Amino acid sequence: MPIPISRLSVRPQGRRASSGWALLAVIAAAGFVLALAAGRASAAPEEDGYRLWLRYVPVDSEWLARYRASATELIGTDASPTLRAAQAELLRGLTGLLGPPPRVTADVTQDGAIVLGTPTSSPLVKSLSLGLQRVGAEGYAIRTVTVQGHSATVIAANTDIGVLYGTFAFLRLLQTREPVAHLDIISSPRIQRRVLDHWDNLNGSVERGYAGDSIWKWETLPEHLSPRYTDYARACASIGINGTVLNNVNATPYILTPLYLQKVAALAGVLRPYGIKVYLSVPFSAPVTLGKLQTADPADPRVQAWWTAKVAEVYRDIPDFGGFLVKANSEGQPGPRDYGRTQAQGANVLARALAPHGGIVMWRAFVYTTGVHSEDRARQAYDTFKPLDGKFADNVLVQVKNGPIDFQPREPFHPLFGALPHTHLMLELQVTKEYLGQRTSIVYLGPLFTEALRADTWAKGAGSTVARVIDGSLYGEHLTAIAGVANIGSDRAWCGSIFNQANWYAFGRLAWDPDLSARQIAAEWVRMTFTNNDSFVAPVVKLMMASREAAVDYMTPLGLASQMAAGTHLGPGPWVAPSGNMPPDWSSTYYSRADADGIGVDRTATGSNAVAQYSPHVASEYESLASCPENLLLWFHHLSWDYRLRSGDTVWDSLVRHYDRGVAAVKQARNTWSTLSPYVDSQRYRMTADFLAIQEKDAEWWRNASIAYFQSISHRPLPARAAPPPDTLAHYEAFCIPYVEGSPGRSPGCAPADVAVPR
Ligand code: GCV
Repeated sequence: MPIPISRLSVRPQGRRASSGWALLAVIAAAGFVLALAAGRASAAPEEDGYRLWLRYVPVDSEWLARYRASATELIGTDASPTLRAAQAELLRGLTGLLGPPPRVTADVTQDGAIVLGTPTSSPLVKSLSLGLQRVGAEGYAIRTVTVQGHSATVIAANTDIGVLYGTFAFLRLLQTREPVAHLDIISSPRIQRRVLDHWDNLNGSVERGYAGDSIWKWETLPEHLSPRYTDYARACASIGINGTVLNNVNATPYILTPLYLQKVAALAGVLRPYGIKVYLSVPFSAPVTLGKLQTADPADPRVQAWWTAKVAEVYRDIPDFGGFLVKANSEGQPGPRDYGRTQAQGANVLARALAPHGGIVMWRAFVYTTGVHSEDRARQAYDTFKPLDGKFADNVLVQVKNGPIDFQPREPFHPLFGALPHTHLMLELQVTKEYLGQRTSIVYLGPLFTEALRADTWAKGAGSTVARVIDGSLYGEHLTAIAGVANIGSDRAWCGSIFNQANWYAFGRLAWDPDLSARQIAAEWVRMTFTNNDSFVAPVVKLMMASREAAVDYMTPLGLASQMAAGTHLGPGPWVAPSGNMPPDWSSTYYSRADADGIGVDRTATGSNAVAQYSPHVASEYESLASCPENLLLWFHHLSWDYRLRSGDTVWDSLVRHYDRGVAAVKQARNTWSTLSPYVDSQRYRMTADFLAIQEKDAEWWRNASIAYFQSISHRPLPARAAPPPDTLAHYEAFCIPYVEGSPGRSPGCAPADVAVPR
């Protein structure tokens, strides 16, 4: 287990190592020798996943001499907590990777020096010409230069946080075995606010969290600052995440009470050196529930005054507070519509209070009216927000999910991305796998995230991608942001499984640079999380890259969506129909529209006409059966079971083939993993092998239940060589899991008699 960085003292800069640093060096060097010895033994040392991708294990002899020659001494600075963190991380990384730490000195005295700093904190950096005018406020330069006749690597930035980001980038090069002798790297983030949204409740539970309880231990804050908070900050900073919304969007007003604001301030203090701003989710009704006003009407001056005073109080405790995230008029949350006001009027009342302090509002577009039957829920956000374009205050971002419904395995991009040129838009991705197998399934989300970012809205012609909308380049925006719903909990392995960590990693890397490829990110992650051995990296990257499509195949192929079990969203529930109090758009049948004639939702001009919410180019692509991508076909079209796809298969046959293909891909992943035990410690190997076994059962369950249900409607025979489901539809319909992590209470309608073993 690593020593949490928070327990390591950071020595003031000087010519000779102080005793604290010397001790650190001895501990680290001893660890290195032990680790190296263990590495030579047949089994890799046990790991529990706590160290994520920041393991810093010894590099193999092939690279050791080369890297050591590029890390002989360190010229750092401890002028700020952030620079101290950068220097400490570099020492920690280098000692883990290379053995004895480099000497910490004030001047370059030999080849292979590493220089850290900004022009303000380091006269040496100031004297060099590094191209820092190109890196902006958070970027960095890593360059090999000659200083006093010696070759040195300079990690420099305009700001302290840029130096920390550069430090992590340099360590990543070593961890992934890239050459470092001749570096000329300039990097800066494309998106300004790169935020994790925690759906963590103040009682310690996490909505849609599959990694244990919340990592925030509210009851022991502010006095006790778990070292884990610092390690969380390190992990976030290592991938450039610079904001965190601490609490659930289904928010409670308690978060704004003096008791909790103290706790929030304490967390902000831990996260600050790592460049992470704290944000809070707030309920729109707080002026009533907390302020004891009669109303939360945004037009009421008393409400406005209340928000102004509350925001001032927040900033007294947390001077660099980021702002508010708001879910309004959605799934029972209060909002401006309760007072006959628009979403923009609601957002702006908070924005006005935050503006003098530099705070922002992230106002969610996930607005729909539960319980009111609408012909097509996919239309609702656009219909609500399109008329409000240009009406939001300048410090408001409208936070839009990647697709129009809700983080499904596959959705088309959200039409709002092409429709609000006068509104700051941010993208919301879900890192936690609510609809994608939750804790146990391996579903690498890099391909889903890049698909969303690269979708072309055609708002200003070809190339108007979602990435260019949210990075501000399409409309020249000055306020840009992206959010990922966090998958982090108190589990030792942070994310509930080792492979779920890759999704946290991928979110951060893409938030920094949306043009990175999912494959490259997977490869980096595998190398840092496991090993650089290509016999391991290649098959695991392949497995990861295939995993999202496999899940789409066995859950919701051909553009189907929302076929999961009600409430928990774990496992299949294609038969879930509106009943009792359940709104139609919370049922599966509303989304499949399967009937004797066919399957799929007609969102063309003959149906709900949701296609018209896209730019004409995209709308005509989706509208026409000839050009609609096959993987979105049933999203946009209601097709006969016998309709022939481009492959020549009928819709029905193709559906069955996809389910089978998904199951086969999971079996293949399991086989691949079973050959890889020589490269992984047994703890992480076993956990992954066991979870893949669960995933295989889940995939078969999905396949069998879906075929049993849809065949009861299509009345078509199975295509050749497709095996019939081993059980009856009644069996699958009755089966349920009573308690599911991340879902409060017992699963709706799950009676003890229904709890069996699925087949
Ligand atoms: C936080 C879906 C989820 C809810 C979530 C909601 C949202 O409906 O099932 O748990 O609530 O999305 O994004 O607000």
